[in-house]
Amino acid sequence: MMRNKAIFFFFFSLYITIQAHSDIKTDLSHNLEKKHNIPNAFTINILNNYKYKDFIIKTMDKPAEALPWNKYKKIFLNKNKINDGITFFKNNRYDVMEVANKFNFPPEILVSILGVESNYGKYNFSIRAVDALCTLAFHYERRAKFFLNELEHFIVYSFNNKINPNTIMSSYAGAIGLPQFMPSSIIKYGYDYDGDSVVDLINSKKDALASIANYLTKKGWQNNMPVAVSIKLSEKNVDNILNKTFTVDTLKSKNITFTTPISANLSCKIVQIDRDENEYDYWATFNNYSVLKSYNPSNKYALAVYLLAKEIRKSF
Ligand SMILES: [Ca+2]
Repeated sequence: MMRNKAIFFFFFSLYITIQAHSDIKTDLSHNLEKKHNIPNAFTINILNNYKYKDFIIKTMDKPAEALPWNKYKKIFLNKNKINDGITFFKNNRYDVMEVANKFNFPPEILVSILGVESNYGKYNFSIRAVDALCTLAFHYERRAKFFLNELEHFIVYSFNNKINPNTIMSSYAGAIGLPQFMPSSIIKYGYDYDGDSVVDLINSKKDALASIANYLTKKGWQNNMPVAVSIKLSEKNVDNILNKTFTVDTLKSKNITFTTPISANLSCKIVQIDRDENEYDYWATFNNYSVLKSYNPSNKYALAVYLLAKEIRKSF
């Protein structure tokens, strides 16, 4: 009897889930038809033919950013990554500089972001974006709303650019192309730089570079301004200054040492990076560091992009 009950509840909850998904799918296809003139059949065809990928759910809960800095930096700041960035810049110097000049944006940050996001375009993304986005929108409850919104933008992007949605590959989290943009960012910040009327972040390096510059410029990048400076402080100071904003001058008056010279009146926020278990580094971070965090909210991500860019810049 207990077993029958359990079986009943299993199938009942399965029925409820399928019913809920079916309602979401109907709403989504109706919305897309009403707001963007996308035929119902186009959307339904995507929603009924995706493949659920269990490993995506498991990978979502184990991000690289959870690693301590000593391990994290080995992925993004190793010799190969630096040398490949230098080679990428040499081979694409004209395009990188053209985009950097147009947006008044540092070329080394463009190259560095491509390095961290897609190993300069060499990563082979082997998951269909439809599978990643539908798996997360329908089976990852914690962030279902976020991914349903991204799925909606993905459908709009593929329909408007006449790209077969089943041919677009992505990361396990649905990020697309060399700069790993989520679909909503492609629509909002994607830039067709090579002029073929399609924002193509998978095949066009020019579109990819310009889209990164456009994104970070719109998020408030200030050219020729600092990103982050390593600082030294006594441990008893930490709690009073961590994650708060001060001018450089004020911090100096608190006996905090900046390892490189920096303008006295600039505002900065002190960030703690876990180098290893119970070992920390401290950085004074400026406006441009927060702008990098709009690309990925991890402190380690922003720091890795900045330090990789600095290494690549040495070869210019
Ligand atoms: Ca294009």
